[in-house]
Amino acid sequence: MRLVLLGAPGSGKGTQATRLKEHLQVPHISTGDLLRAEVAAGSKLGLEAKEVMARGELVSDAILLGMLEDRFSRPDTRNGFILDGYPRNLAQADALDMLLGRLKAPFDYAVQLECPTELLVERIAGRAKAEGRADDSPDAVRKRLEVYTASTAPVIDYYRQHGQLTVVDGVGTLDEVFTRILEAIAPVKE
Ligand code: B4P
Repeated sequence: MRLVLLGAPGSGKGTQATRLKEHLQVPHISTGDLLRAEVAAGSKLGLEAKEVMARGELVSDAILLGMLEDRFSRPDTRNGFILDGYPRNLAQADALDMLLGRLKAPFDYAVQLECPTELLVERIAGRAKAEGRADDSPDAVRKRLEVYTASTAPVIDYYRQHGQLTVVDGVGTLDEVFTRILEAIAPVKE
């Protein structure tokens, strides 16, 4: 299973990917997690990404592509993957086509988790209290939602136009959303 998970911040991508990884037995590749690991390690790349992420903006396409090329070169991705948080703009969608084309492994599904904005804001506010992530501050969240509308929504339209998009209702309990995703990808899973 080669799955691309799309959706606004707070739509449940990372949350559901963690569960899907266990169920499908494929690696979960989260560009947010990869970036946060670089920040935590204090690497040059992490230092560059830290401020950009805290402002709720997108880290440069070149950094992201380099990180992904590196991650996809590892053998555990040969039997599938769940890609979470990428692509976030059209240039990244092109880069992903090239990367996966080169690896002879196009994805099976791009699943978009759909959620109303009020619920996104509510969920992220909950995480801000529980985890205190720098980019969960109200200003950063506002910016992340703007970036999503301006840069990531066109990616969703692009996949829709190419018949590559599956929309899943992201409203409900973790179990309900998880079951809906499994139903949506069932034809490929078998
Ligand atoms: P991400 O780590 O991808 O952050 P996110 O969009 O908020 O998604 P996440 O997966 O963490 O949250 P989820 O909805 O699961 O990106 C962070 C930053 O990294 C970006 O802003 C950007 O700066 C940078 N970045 C990442 N990828 C990039 C790229 N490709 N290009 C450039 N920059 C990039 O969960 C949110 C909350 O909702 C959680 O608390 C969860 O518990 C809760 N929740 C989820 N589902 C729920 C449900 N059904 N019911 C109740 N609560 C739920």
